[in-house]
Amino acid sequence: MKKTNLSDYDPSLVPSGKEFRIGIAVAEWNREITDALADGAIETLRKYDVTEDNILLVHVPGSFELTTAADLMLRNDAKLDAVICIGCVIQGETRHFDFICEAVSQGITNVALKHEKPVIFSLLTTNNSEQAFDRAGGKHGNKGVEGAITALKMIALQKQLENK
Ligand code: DLZ
Repeated sequence: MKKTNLSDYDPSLVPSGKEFRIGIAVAEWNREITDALADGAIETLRKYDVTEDNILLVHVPGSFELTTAADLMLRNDAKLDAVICIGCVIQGETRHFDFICEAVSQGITNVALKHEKPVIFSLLTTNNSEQAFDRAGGKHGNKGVEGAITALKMIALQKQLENK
């Protein structure tokens, strides 16, 4: 299937999340956008049977803190199967762009390897706010939806490979 949209996925390939427990860490910078991404992620998890009780939502000041939040969540909730990290960094509006994007992508990889659990990169890194809105429920879909689908698939893969 050719991907034309961030929210494109084949529903028949998405596992049920009935038994899954998933954390979502949301950055407060560019909150209008990150709230729309978080809503997309939560709606998608609920659509695939993740119960409300099994969605743990936290907020952090900015995208830079997403890695620490994911680490804290996985350290303190042994039942969590994955964490979705949601943020938005807009190049035209920040000189920190490269530092933050690099830190988050590397940090997320490190936390995932440390805890041996999927940690999902749902970070928009755009040139301007229009591109961000287009990917937060606009014409290019919603990266929060993509993050939720990725989490469900990665948890199922882990359980399958570990025979759980
Ligand atoms: C400082 C900063 C800047 C300039 N830009 C953004 C941004 O576009 N998106 C975002 O999520 N966070 C930004 N931040 C905040 C940092 O991520 C972080 O919260 C602060 O540097 C404090 O560690």
